[in-house]
Amino acid sequence: MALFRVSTTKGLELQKALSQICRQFSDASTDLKAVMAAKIPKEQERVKNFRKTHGNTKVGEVTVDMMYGGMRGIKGLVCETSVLDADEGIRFRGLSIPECQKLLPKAPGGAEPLPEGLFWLLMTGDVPTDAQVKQLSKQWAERADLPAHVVTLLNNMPNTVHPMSQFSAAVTTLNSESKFAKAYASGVHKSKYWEYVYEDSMDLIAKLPVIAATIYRNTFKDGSGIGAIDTSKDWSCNFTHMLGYDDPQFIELMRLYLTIHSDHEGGNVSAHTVHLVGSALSDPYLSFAAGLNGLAGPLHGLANQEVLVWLQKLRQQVGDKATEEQLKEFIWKTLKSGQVVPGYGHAVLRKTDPRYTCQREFALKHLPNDPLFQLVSNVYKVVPPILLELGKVKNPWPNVDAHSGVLLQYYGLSEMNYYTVLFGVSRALGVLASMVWDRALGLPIERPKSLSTDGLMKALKAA
Ligand code: AMX
Repeated sequence: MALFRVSTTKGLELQKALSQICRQFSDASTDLKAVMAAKIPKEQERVKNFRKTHGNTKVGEVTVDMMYGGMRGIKGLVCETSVLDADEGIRFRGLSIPECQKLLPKAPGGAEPLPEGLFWLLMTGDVPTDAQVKQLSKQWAERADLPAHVVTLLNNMPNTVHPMSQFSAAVTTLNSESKFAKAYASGVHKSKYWEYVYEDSMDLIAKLPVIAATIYRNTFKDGSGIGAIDTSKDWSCNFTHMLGYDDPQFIELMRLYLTIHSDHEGGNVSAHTVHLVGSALSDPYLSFAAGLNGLAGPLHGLANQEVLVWLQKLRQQVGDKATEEQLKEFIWKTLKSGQVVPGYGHAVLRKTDPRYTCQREFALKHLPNDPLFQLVSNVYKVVPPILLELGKVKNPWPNVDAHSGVLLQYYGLSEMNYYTVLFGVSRALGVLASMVWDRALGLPIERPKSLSTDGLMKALKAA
């Protein structure tokens, strides 16, 4: 695994060569669980030895501002699947997004990576082969059926309930199927926890597109059937078909979308929530549903909906051909009314999000003349200098959510309050891969110490 933690972009050629070597090793098995079973004891040993040597070594300091400031900058979590660099953006097991686009397997004739490949990479640290990815597609297609009570729940949900609330409720209810919860109740040894979390994660990832498509068809269409899963097709292709779309270019977009929204290291609200709830040994369904509730917040995943709502208002007020002056005026109006500009800023990133950039590149390739894309491009020129002028915004650049909606609109998926559900389907890949490792490494229940303001003042005075 450590082989892939090369941190410079110049390392691409090296990574290609390394991936070939790793492929040779990983070629042997298309059984992800068996590959994990072989890796886990070595990683457990590596962590055990590291803790033996460095268990008491300090990795940072905590200031009062950090405690009141959302714990920004506190190094307090371990996350194996991805690491976020403030300038460079996310690396999945050491690979940047452009590197993943180059190295991960693609659908026949396709140009974008398959999310199955990303999941294999997040789980194992290895770039998978085509055969390994194909096996994952098949397994997810075979595990996709929903139990009747979840279908009944979704079909009885009023369409006034937000799609994210429907999503979270359905996933919570799906925990009736948890193999981990059953094994725990029957007294399974803790060394086996990861195996049941793995099984639940695979089942849950398989079922998420069916839940999400049912929500979409019930809420925005006539509620008619979502069609059957084709076990010879990949996860994104089946999902897009179930939503009711068959444009091959849109399916390619979904492959990219579901890959890039998957993971953003451990401290963001959704990932941290899943990790925290899972640490109480809540099963993967309950833990992931909790993460979805965090993703549904407007400062996190709901920002992709907020961006479109904001752009619609902008269009209504100034039209598609807004001048720079009109754009500036609209942005200042947003800020002066005490609101944020959605899709801009980030708690960790300090440059344009590479997830924004790759979606922009997709748009430049496939929809360069789309009026909404052109508006998004013009907004990109105007917002950062204004946010800088405010003086307090630490990152004036766009994040992933500033660009995803315009692409979905172009292919006809125009129902913006559905967008965060797509984000959630993708996010499962990262947080569930992490959860398997959390249990494999035997991480304990999470319980940081909190202090009252009085207690803190007293402690500092005494110091
Ligand atoms: N528009 C206006 N003001 C902004 C801003 C934006 N896009 N981004 C940050 N600010 C403000 C903050 O509200 C804060 O103001 P305050 O001191 O008066 O409360 C100040 O600038 C400092 O904030 P920060 O340290 O730069 O950001 P943060 O780490 O506290 O918050 C984030 C990060 C993403 C919540 C924030 O940038 C934001 O609200 N952006 C818009 C919503 C958005 O796009 N969210 C999606 C993020 C990606 C994701 O999780 N999917």
